[in-house]
Amino acid sequence: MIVRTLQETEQSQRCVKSATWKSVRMLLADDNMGFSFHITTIFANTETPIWYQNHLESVYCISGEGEVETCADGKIYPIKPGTLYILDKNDKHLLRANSEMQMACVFNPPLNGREVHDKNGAYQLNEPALSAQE
Ligand code: 9YT
Repeated sequence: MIVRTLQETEQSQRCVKSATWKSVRMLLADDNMGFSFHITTIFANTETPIWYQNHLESVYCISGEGEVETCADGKIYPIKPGTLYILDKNDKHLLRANSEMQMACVFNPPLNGREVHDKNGAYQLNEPALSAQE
């Protein structure tokens, strides 16, 4: 069994920050679970373009409010505590936070921990593993 806390993981290299979000990657590819698990904070009054072309992702809102827009059809879905959005088609989307949102996210395939969003808001596959860089 593996046990980790948000508090301790936040203090490690598994915490990644960008201009509009920060994410604590609590479970990654090298844990061999077949998915990764993240607690992501989306900062208030921000918009983040995201397009995970190589990963399927589900995102559950723990706290805060905002919306997600799918770029292909311009549909807007409100997000509030209890909402789960499921990007089952590698959907390109815009994530907007009206207040700070805390989200629990799972990815298949799992992230390995070193990914940064590229210019399309995507992650490339096969980036070097976190453990290889420590
Ligand atoms: C809300 C969302 O899409 N989170 C994704 C995970 C986060 N961007 C990360 O860990 O890179």
